[in-house]
Amino acid sequence: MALRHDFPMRRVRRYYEGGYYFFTVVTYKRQKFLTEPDVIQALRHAIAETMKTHPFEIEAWVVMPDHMHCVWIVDDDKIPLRWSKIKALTTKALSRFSHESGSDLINCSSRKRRKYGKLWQHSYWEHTIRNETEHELYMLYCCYNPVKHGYVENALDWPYSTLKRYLASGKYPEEWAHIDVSWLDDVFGSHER
Ligand code: NI
Repeated sequence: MALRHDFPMRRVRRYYEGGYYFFTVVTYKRQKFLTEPDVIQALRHAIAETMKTHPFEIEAWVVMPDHMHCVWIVDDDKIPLRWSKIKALTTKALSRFSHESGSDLINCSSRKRRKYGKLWQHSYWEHTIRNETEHELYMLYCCYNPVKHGYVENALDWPYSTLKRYLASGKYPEEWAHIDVSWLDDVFGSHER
């Protein structure tokens, strides 16, 4: 990753350690239902439940209508297990979505079956964060994604991200509340990852 501009923020962490990952998870056929209240609630619960058995640290998280991005710190190699748990628990909590196998729908009439759909796309995109600069860039990429996708002009106006909460708790530097993100497009390109 080549930086075309000077990195404008001070460092969050003094030392870089391993175990940092960036993820993009997409809904089935990019349908826009992820920010609906019952889905958000189910997702939050699924994350909390997954953390009980398989802890990880959330560095950043943004939920967009048809996808989400996040940065995690994970101590072990059980990342696929965590994602399948989060996805399955979310789906399970929402009666309007079918489970992966679709076996629950076998006895439904075809009319009823059409009401159900899948929630998640099967796979997810994962990037191992290699250094401190990447770490901060990917966190900012998450926080400013609603601006990138044109949903809000001010990232703080998007309710489904860690930006506001982590600014308040001091986890993010206060400069992150008002940054010009045009340079993020230069770093990442316009292509979503
Ligand atoms: Ni995005």
